[in-house]
Amino acid sequence: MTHPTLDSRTAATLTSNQGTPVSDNQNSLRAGERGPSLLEDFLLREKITHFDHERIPERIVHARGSAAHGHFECLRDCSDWTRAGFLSRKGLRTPVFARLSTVAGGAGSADTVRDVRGFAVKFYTDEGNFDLVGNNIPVFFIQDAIKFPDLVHAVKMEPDRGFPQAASAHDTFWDFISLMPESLHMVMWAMSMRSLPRSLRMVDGFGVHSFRFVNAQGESRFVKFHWRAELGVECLTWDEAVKIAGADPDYHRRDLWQAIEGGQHPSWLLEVQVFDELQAATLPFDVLDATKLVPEELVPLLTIGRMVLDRNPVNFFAETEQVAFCPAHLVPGIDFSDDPLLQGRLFSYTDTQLSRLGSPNFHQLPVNRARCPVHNFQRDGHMQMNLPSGRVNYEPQSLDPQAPRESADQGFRSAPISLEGAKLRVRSASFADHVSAARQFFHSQTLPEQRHIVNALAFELGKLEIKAIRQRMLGQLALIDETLLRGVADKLGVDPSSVPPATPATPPRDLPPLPSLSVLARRGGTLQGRCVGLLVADGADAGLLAALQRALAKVGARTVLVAERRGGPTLATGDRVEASQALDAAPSCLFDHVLVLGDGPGVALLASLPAARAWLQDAWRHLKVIGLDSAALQLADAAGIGRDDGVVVLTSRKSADSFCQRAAHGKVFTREGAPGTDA
Ligand code: HDE
Repeated sequence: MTHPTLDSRTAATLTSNQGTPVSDNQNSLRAGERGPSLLEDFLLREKITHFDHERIPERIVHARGSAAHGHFECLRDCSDWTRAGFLSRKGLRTPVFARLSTVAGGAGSADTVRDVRGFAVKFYTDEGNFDLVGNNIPVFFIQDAIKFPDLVHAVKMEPDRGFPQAASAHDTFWDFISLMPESLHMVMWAMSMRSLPRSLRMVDGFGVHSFRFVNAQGESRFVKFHWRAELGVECLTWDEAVKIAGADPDYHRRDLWQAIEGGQHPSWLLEVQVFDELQAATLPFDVLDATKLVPEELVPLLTIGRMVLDRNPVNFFAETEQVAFCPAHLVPGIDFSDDPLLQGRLFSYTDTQLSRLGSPNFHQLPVNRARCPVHNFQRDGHMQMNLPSGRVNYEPQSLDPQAPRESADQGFRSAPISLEGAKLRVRSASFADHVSAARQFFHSQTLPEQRHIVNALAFELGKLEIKAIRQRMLGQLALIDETLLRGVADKLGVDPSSVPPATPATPPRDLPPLPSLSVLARRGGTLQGRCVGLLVADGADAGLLAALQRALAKVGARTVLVAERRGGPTLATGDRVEASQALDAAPSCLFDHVLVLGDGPGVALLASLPAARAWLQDAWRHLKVIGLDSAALQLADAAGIGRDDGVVVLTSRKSADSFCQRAAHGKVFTREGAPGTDA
């Protein structure tokens, strides 16, 4: 039997890995028509052996990721600060590969779990690869790398039972956290909306640690890196994230892929905070402590470049899975700081690639290969792909005048920082304040954001089986803020006065709220890159439908037509339009905002369907802007949803603009607490 869809005259001939042409890829070699298979079938054995080894160990953290190619464009000559060539000239373009990930779950876990997102970018510069391996949150749980294996063991599924997958809501995580008060600031961020992103295109990124810029004169300054999503930061509600995880576990991966395929290329600005030692000494916290940030209110952000992701990987495994990032992949002009978390990372990443990719030659894989010449005397090893020539594989040598030599001018030089001190295992006293930054973060949030944090903590702590851990954690929250404690305790049904107060390592300070820490306070009005679901029943007004689709396309939003059946509704004109999704396959949680159109009988049919009522109830509960034509109001009534400024009644074709304007402002947080929503 041959493959029916292939024309054997144009297709390439199938071969074994040794290049032997294959005559039959459907049947193994056997002794007689109904006899046993023969061991000599080298084609069968090669194919199955290769298949048996197709999986490699997944990343111990950040196993679930999605990635894309693109470019970085320098928008500012930074040579006063750094000699890095890719930042030296406005307009200079550098190819990049970016991988965004969750941290805790396995490679097959759902995308919309509550978690930090990894934000790793490989710049293929002319002076070597520079990897900026960050997260979507600007601080971290721990101050010293030696605690990382403990943190990761605590958050991953528990070792005896093998659950929960991709979730921090369990005893071992909160046991560890409640005993590690240095994590309090990060816990506030991790319980905030930022850990439920709507899209990987709508997360900011942060280098987290202080790094150093070093200029041609050898002068160095601290630098913090920030990626600012040009589509803005957009987040999901908890119930929405949970429902998406069921409806489409690949929600973020699909979203990124589709946006790039559809020409909507996500982009980020690269912003830096540059400051010297003197300025660092005036900041509220030690700049080497990765559990703290440098407020942009104190050290402004300066835009130095823009990244655009415009090409999907050709092959997921070869690129997204095999890409190997490492914070130690640096170029001349960028250097490390002495942050003890960063210092530990410098060792870890290459080490993990050796076990994950299995060879010290992982840098030769296409996605990892530098795009500039690579010359050295490192040789051999598993899976050597290069063919080094000549007798010289050592240095100094006198046999080959062409062989590579070090270059004092062009080579990487570490910033000549003076060091002195005793060899000690200590934590600097300047790292001791674990509470003030957490309190400042909580006080910088808008009310809906504070509510989100309270609900998230109540959910997570409510999942604990061991009461003592819950109590100890509440004792830590008590240090941060009284209303936070009361809110969480109330939802847990715990009397706050029964909570044993924790003792802070150092007395907390009251720092001023920082508007820059709130997602909602800085949200602009845009529908760019968002997706609106149109639930269309029979008898819908074709003109209104077209006006809505036009208006949404004009502001950069995608529309998805949903109907009771995939074949689509028959419009008032008698024309049938095919739907992109059937109602059962496209619950409203998958869309940013929704619209319902139809005529009386068409909507009456929808109103009789539990799936259609749930569609609208969820849209209401998830604080979406809802557009309804006059007939669709009966579905709203059947679903029992209320009316507010986020419910736009479409009285004429002009209402399309009113819908777009309201939807551009995002979720209707004023709805929270109304019947049918979460308080
Ligand atoms: Fe990582 N981290 N990490 N990490 N990390 C890894 O390297 C590690 C930390 C981050 O898309 C591993 O190739 C240690 C902070 C991202 O491929 C591993 C410590 C930040 C990714 C590792 C940290 C990160 C990783 C696992 C404490 C934000 C995914 C697979 C000192 C600034 C990169 C791998 C990708 C991956 C070690 C803490 C970001 C085991 C020891 C802080 C985005 O080497």
